[in-house]
Amino acid sequence: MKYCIGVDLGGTNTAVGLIDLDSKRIISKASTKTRAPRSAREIALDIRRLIHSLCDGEKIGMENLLWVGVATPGIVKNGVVVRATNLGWVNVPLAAIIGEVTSLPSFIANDANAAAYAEAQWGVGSGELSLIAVTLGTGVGGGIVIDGKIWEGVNGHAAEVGHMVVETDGRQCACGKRGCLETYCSVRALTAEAVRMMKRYPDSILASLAGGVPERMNGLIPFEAKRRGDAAGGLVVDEFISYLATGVANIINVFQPAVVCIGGGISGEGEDLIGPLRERLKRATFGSSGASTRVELAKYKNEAGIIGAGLLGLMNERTNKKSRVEMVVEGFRAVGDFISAEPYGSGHINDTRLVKTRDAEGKIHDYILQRINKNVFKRPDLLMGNYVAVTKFIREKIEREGGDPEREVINVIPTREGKDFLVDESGDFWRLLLFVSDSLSFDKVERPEQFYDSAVAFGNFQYMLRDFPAETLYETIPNFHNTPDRYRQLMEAVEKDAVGRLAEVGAEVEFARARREFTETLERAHAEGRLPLRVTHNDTKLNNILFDRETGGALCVIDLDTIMPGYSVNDFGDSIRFGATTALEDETDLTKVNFDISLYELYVKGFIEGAAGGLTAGELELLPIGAIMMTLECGMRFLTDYLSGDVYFRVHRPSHNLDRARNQFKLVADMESRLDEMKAIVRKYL
Ligand code: ADP
Ligand code: GN1
Ligand code: MG
Repeated sequence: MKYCIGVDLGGTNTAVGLIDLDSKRIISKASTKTRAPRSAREIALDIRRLIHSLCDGEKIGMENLLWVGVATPGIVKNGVVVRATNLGWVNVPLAAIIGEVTSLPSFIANDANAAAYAEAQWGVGSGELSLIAVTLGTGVGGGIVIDGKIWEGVNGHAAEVGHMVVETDGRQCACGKRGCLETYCSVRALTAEAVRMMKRYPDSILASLAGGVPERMNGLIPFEAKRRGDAAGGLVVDEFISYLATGVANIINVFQPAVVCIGGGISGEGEDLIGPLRERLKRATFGSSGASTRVELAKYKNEAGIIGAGLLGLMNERTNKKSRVEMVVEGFRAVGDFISAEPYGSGHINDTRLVKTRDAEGKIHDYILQRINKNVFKRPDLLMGNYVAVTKFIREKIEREGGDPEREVINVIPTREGKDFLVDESGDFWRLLLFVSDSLSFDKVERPEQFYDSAVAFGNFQYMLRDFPAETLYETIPNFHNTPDRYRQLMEAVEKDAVGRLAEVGAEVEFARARREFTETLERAHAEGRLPLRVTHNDTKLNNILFDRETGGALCVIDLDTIMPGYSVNDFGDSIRFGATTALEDETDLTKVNFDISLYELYVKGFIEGAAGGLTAGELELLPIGAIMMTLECGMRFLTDYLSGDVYFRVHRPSHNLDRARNQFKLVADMESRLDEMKAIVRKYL
């Protein structure tokens, strides 16, 4: 059984309802005089008394109540009544006071908003996510529900539909403006207009129904007169509906809500109001194709406030519903409670976020949450097996050498079940890593030493893995750096021209074609026994190294998704293509993209030092070829992806992959022209 309390707090009466959320109805009601102005606490005590008596009457224990919601007059923002003239309140934290007095979770909303919410949930908007209510009462009010939530506006003033101007320089409104909807469509306005017409046409049915006495005129009489065929009554009603249609059309044209709900006293006129209104709206609103806004009479009359207030607890549940990432993070053994998860880094493959949590002492903890790209990695589970085996292997070495195992190697946080990754409801794979404290990565070399440091780090990384059992590794992307195969894939994409982009890339395709034979250089060297397979990183760009924020030194090699058997010269080469350049990989102005041979030299020095003599003569000789090979291959991969419609790399603009391909090819040409110098530099450091 699910019960809650809805309170309709009015200037005169306070009505409390016990609501059954399962059968969607008020099962019992009670009310008392509000006797404003009084303090919120006194009123809260009255409310508590009424709640107790309702529960007693229905034999429902207080422990069965989920929450209490209150619909109050005035401006409401975030649980505070900012101002309510009827109640004499300014800045009253009503939700907190009700909560304290009733010991129940408490929510409040402006009464018109609450009524709109009742219609949106259980009334004419049931099953829809958006509804705008227009209430035709003494004044004209309204409420906006978007995506199942009340829209209060930045200052709590939203949804004053009565103060939408429908006639420039029209009737004077109490708000100071002229021509507000309220000056035409409130009961007050309707009555005043009827009195004016009565005086002009004293023989009309309109006049006779009011006995010719202005004080006896009301909002129902013009409709009744019109029904009896009275011309004066017809004029009054037609003008009323005409202005209402203007207002409603404006609402529809701005919001296109699923439903506009017409409520308040005049909505009791039913078909005589809504029929002509819908007729006029046909001509006044956009959006003729597809679904269009329904205009409906309110379902609830007096109970809207109580029901809407009672349902505020549901709205709160919806608002506070945990985000998908929060639920994912909670599946891991992270320390503390979730605070936030923001996109992080500039990787092209995974979906990476920086997660923050807070522990019991208030200390903040940082993690990296990654949704593994399932399109790129077919078996994320096996990939994680590599990840954990490699990091464990490296960690043991770091511990033996007295290093810092929390900052010099990636730490995978297990799930609550003790697994290395989590699969969510939609079948996505997630991993949580310790954020390496006080670290950052770079997309471009900022200081030359940085590049040297990264070389030592990658060289050392490879060196540490020299005795790792390569046969236990799962090949996360087969043929990853098989350049002849990448060439073949490019030619396939050219053949297919899947998205009709071939015509623009003739020069780039020719550039690759001219190097077909070159692509086979490393495979041939391997076949001839000059180039051994090792356990390599395979994605050694600068932003896959973390640097110490304080000292600026290289700390840790990351992005271990592609650790597989490979060639050391490709790891060397991939770093060169990304780092030994004067521009970012994304740079479109090719005059700025140049091979930087002094950075190349620094890297050669660092890599050879880091590898600690672990490289063979054949490998050392092929380092410059590795640089050209990786740059050419990467350019071909970008070009292939461009021709295939950008299905692999994350892009931020349509030409992104083409820009990147051109950028890489420019570097290839530069390196080719300086190959002799590149070779001489390697010799220098042997
Ligand atoms: P992608 O495969 O998409 O490149 P990465 O694993 O390289 O994904 O992560 C993207 C970025 O996130 C990195 O370049 C780095 O800036 C940051 N990052 C990743 N792991 C960590 C970590 N453990 N600590 C700090 N920053 C990290
Ligand atoms: C990708 O994942 P990320 O952004 O570190 C790609 C590399 C490319 C690089 C080009 C698994 O690296 O191979 O060289 O983009 N990674 C994968 O910047 O394909
Ligand atoms: Mg990366």
